[in-house]
Amino acid sequence: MEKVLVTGAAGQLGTELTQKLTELYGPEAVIASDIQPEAEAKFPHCRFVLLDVMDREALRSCIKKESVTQVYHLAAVLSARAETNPQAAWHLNMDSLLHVLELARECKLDKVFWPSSIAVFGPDSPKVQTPQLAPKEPVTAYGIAKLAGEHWCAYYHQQYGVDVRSLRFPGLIGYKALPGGGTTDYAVAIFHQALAGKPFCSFLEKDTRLPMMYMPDAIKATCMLMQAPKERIGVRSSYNLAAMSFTPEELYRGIVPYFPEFRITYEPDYRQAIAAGWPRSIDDREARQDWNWSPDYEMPAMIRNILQELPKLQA
Ligand code: AKB
Repeated sequence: MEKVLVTGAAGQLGTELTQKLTELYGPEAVIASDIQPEAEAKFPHCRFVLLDVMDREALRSCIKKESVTQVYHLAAVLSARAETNPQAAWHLNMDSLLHVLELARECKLDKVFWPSSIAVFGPDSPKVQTPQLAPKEPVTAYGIAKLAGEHWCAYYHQQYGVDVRSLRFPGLIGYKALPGGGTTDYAVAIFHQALAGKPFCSFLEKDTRLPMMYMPDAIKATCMLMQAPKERIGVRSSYNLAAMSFTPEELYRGIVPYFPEFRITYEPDYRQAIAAGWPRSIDDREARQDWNWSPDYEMPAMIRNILQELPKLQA
């Protein structure tokens, strides 16, 4: 029987992924974990444990006690927050991954999922349709940790046979949970402002094009990757993954027909420099070839869906 542990489950990706995993494996087979006690309220549909991923002994005892077979290791500090304390971000993002990989080896876990990011690319990578094997010289603390993490995943697979699988996520846009500390967070916040009847101030320039993905596609990609037969996984660092690319101005232009009074202003801050170093679009042919990846959502369908569903949650 599968037993799934999700770390950082209360985050933007974890909130929705944990729900999907509960649908797939059943409420008794999924354990959501987070460092915040308040997070428990988010998981009436599955079990919850308080867990600090930096505490390797606590992680080991949870995996052993619960006979965990799969870990989805989502706990992380995102790009913008990482720049405010690079050493702390490196420790959390790196040490926690190494704990999980080492425990996967020791406890013979079936599978591990770990999200990487487009942040592994840097100013010297090609900007358009950035390929899987493009040069990578990340200049952010977050990107450096993600790139090192990818190498560790490939190493643990090659040296110890750990079945760790990973995706380089673009900016993720969901309406069920707020992101925190990312460079692409503006693309979530803008919907909340529009629905609240308030103007929106973008911290990125109007023409900053970034790769993005609607959350249902991110969940679909994660499940497809994790369910693919081992022999189909040709990339053991992390797969490029793409759905859409847009600028803040294009997203605003997509939303404003629903709210003709809605206004946007631009006050770029330090996050602009982070975004400027990232690709504008991604070539994800390996994911398409190896496990038949294709996204369901382009920007207009995503906007329509969020503006239909978010008010129901807020009611
Ligand atoms: C961030 O902005 O830090 C993340 C990412 C692209 O990895 N959304």
